[in-house]
Amino acid sequence: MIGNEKIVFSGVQPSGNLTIGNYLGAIRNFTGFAEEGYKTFYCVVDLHAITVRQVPADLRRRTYETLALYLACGLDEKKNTLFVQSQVPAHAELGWILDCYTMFGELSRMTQFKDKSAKHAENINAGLFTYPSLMAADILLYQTDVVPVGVDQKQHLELARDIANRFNQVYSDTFTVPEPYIPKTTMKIMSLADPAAKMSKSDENQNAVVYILDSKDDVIRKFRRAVTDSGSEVRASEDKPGVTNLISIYRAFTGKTVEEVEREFAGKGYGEFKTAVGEACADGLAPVREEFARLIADKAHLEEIMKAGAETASYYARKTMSKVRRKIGFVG
Ligand code: AQP
Repeated sequence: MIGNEKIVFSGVQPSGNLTIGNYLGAIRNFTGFAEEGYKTFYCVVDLHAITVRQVPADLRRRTYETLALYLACGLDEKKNTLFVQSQVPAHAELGWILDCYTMFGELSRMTQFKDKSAKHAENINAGLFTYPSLMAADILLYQTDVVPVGVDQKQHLELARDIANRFNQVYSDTFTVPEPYIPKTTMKIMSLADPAAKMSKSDENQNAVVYILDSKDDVIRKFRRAVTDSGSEVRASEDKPGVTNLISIYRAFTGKTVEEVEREFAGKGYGEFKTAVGEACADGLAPVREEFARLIADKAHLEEIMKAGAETASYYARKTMSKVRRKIGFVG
């Protein structure tokens, strides 16, 4: 909370081409908050991205692209603070401080750490392990009330709350304790090749993932190839994880209920259904793609937005940091 204003913070890593999981689970839900009167901070979290090895030129390009996607998805830079994490050094500073208030055992229990260290066995670095305390710093730095994230980030958010409570107990109230905002209909978008796995931008199988910027043909082709389940009935149920995933994607783009979708495709079979999902998704993404193409062509404009965003974010970050430094007992 800043004054009477409630604060929203969230971020996306520029660690790959953004997927419809990032879009439906996170970015699309960012847009309503400013209109509802929240003060919003949306960050491109490049410090988090280097917990996995990145090619420098790709990281730089994707940082611009992620910012352009924020804008293309409807975030107005005049109503939302849009910025790049590494341009506000207070994130790293508070990250270190919070490392000292985060327990080894807590970090060891994080499923993302377990998953990513299995995936990147050659590079299990300390940053990958302490990722959640940097994420806590991102959030707590702005006295955030609400964090819109996909359900996969719930565990990290709970840890951020624990860290905030711990710090507040030791030093008296310093941080707002944040709440997650997780949309019910699109909690977790699953891989098109393996409905048991999350759709992830770093997946090596390009057919498992639909990227926000995929062409219409690619989107439709990927959905046509999506793994479905035995039988032929379009019905959402636990024994049909592939079809259930496609139903939630279709719902996210059409606004229909599960019952409406099941009725629409009753007796029609998987082929027709998968094509319809592909078309709904491609059509839903078309305006974002067009707007992105316009925005990415003007790098100077994106740099102006980054600079202004970093200045605004730094102003609020400094306020929290001076409070934190004083409470801990740092001089000056
Ligand atoms: N499949 C998903 N379904 C719903 N939400 C998702 N998010 C990511 N994947 C899905 C949400 O997107 C936001 C940004 O994610 P991130 O960039 O911080 O990293 P991530 O969660 O690790 O996403 P990826 O795509 O899986 O990236 P990589 O492959 O680099 O690890 C978050 O709010 C997340 O919940």
